[in-house]
Amino acid sequence: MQKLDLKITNGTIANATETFSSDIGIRNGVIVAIGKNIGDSKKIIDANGQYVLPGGIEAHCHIEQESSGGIMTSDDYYSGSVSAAFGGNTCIIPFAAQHRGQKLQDVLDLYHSRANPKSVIDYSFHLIISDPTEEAIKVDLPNIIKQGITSFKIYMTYDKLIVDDEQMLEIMAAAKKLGALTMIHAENNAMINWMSEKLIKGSHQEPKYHALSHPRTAESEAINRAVALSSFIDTPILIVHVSTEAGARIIAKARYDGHKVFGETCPQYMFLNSSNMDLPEMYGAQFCCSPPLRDMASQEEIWRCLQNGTFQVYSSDHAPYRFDESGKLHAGKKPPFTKIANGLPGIETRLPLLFSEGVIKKRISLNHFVALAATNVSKIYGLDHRKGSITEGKDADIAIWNPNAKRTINAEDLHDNMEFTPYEGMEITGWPEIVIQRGEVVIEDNALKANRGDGEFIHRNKIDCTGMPGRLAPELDRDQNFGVDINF
Ligand code: DUC
Ligand code: ZN
Ligand code: ZN
Repeated sequence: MQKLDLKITNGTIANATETFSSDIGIRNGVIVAIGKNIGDSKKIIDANGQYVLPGGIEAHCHIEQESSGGIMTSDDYYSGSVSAAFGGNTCIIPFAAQHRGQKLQDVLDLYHSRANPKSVIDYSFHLIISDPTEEAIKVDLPNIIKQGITSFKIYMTYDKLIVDDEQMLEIMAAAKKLGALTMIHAENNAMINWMSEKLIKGSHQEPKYHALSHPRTAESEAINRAVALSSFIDTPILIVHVSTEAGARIIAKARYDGHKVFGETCPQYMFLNSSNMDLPEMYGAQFCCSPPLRDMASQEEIWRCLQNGTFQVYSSDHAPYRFDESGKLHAGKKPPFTKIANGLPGIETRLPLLFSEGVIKKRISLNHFVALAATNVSKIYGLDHRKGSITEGKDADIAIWNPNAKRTINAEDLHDNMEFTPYEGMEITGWPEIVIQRGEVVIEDNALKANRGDGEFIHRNKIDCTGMPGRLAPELDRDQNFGVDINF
């Protein structure tokens, strides 16, 4: 028998559906054996007393990305991927963001050139579409899908990113035809602009008013509309960063009604609340994100919807802007809330927070943790031919968690390019102490072992809707001979 490159022994292995004790054998970056007596190995890691889990997949993060206002995130593909790895991740899917007037292929090429020389872990991109011209839809998108990018994000808000309902239908119809998933930032733009204007006119411009300016109903109205539009043409959508009970309920009902709708939430809606924004001076700006932080009742509901499966995806929405003129305060030392850069860092803390507050406190099982950390997104985003579980034949992407490790979250200990964390001071039990990417150790002894550019671009498969209910609206049903040429 050919020698293994790496053997992980004596650990408790958990996938999304099973937990068992075994050894894992790795050769050429791939898991080749799971069991006992699997042969000799050049290197052995003893994982006695540890959890051996699939490497996390961070499916919503903003890295080396210019916002629509032209502000660059503080993390590039090096610091962002290093921070992700220290947090137990072996794959990231950040955004390649089109700004109006840019050609989609140029955007994708730009992000490849940013990620390829720097990322220490594997990566793909979601494509943000803000300018859905006929050429973008008919020529560029089919080419981009062939290049393994099988998800797009669209915005129902932000004046420079928003797509209207008709454009949403065009993009979603293209996604349906091409086998892609449409991710949606669902907030009603008019309500946000209307509220913001009233608040600013009334001299309410401190950071805490950001929360009021994004009413709950702005989220639920937009989710409702997104579900109506997507179910009309029977195409899958994923509502990102859901923050409200009302929004979660619309997703739960849509799924119950047989529509192809997925939901995502983020740590900030489970571990923070709007009182965090009511700080002296401008410190509340550190907590400004969109959708905004809500109250404690929402926090409880978001937890419940994570537990009951309404949300299949749990992502950091890492959008790092420093507390200075390069980021949060780019518009001056005391800008109105409308001019504060939107977003929170959290790529390194996403999984430890969920492990500690979820698994250790018994709100979710270890297997559910694995599903949320990696397996669900590997399936939803077309990565499961390579990643998302500890299975023979898959990439040897593994995080070894010490369930007894105690840490206090502290910005100085994190590896992103930020000088604050919104989770400062939180006590954590459990940490991913060894991280392995395709059989190579990336993190060990609290040190980085990988090099710039070790991460590879992962070609994603088309979105698999097998087994998902859903049907075209009768007006579009060819069998009924209405004759609408939708060219799906
Ligand atoms: N949307 C995101 O997905 N992230 C940060 C800010 C935003 O509006
Ligand atoms: Zn968004
Ligand atoms: Zn985001």
